[in-house]
Amino acid sequence: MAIGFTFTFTYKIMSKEKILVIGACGQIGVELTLELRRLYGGTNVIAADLREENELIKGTGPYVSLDVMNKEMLHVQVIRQGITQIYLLAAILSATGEKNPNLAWHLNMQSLLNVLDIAKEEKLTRIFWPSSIAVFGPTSPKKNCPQQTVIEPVTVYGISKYAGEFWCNYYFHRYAVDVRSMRYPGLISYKSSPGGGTTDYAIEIFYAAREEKKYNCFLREDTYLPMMYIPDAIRATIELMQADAEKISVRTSYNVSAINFSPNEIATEIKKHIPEFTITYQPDYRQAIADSWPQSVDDSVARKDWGWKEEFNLATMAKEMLNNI
Ligand code: NAD
Ligand code: AKB
Repeated sequence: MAIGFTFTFTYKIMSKEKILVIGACGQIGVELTLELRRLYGGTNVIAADLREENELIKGTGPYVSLDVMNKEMLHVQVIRQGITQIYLLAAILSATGEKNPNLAWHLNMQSLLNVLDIAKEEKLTRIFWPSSIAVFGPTSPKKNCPQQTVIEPVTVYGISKYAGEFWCNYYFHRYAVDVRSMRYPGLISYKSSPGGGTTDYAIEIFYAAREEKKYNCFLREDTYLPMMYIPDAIRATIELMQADAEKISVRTSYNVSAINFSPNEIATEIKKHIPEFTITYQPDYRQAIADSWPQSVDDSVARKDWGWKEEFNLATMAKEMLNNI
């Protein structure tokens, strides 16, 4: 009886939402769109991107071609489609951002301000906008980096994420926009390609291991970084978005953590499956970016507030990646 009641209640809450995913053809967007469509129904989740529709989401629900920088068109879509929630994923990531800092700042900031303004005006129920471990800089603690600490990012991407966190906080306190955020670690996935980050080596290495049995890594062997397998990231995102508002004590962005490893450790794990695999190291400009980030973060606040807990560790993630590539 109790189980039946809970299920019906949950379904009713979910069924009235109409969701817009902006950046739906990116590394996270594809998998997040598919999972949201499974939960809320295909027609209730509108995928939007500048790019051509991704093959994996084709036929699973509506798709619109949209530039998030065009605020008027975005506003029209929100009204026309009766949107109640937005997941904003469009951004330029750390490595690409260093090649074009002005563009990265412009896209990462203006897209968020456009969405927050429309959310305020149209009284949208919830907004999701991801931050990153890239908010932390060389002066932040390297190990178990706390939720609140010294934060002095040195990449344009990190600066944009840190500023964005405070815009989220501002819109929540000033205009009651229920915007939620987490600082994703480097995300590892195989369904859609990564979009120009420093942690992308942890995906490339699996493809290289399968295809060539060797990998030339652009980071040093001992470069520890916080990482997460994408099913955990998608679940974390939806759990945060579905949590009761009174459980959300952080209105900037939550630390979330799962797996911390170095290129040497992931190579050792891959060798358990492909013994002839070899790795070489040729650090490039991305080494300095990685060196400015923490090796691990303390996510105890997310665990306490909304019950975050990862499922995948290095061994289970690597096994799944190799089985699916
Ligand atoms: P991605 O680069 O793979 O995808 C971004 C998508 O946004 C792309 O499909 C792109 O075409 C689209 N886009 C770009 N400009 C647009 C515009 N003007 N209008 C509409 N769409 C536009 O990025 P991702 O890895 O999926 O990251 C999504 C979000 O998560 C970003 O905010 C990123 O900073 C954050 N994040 C990602 C990671 C990670 O490891 N992937 C880690 C931390 C934070
Ligand atoms: C990047 O490397 O830029 C991203 C991130 C950690 O934000 N994966």
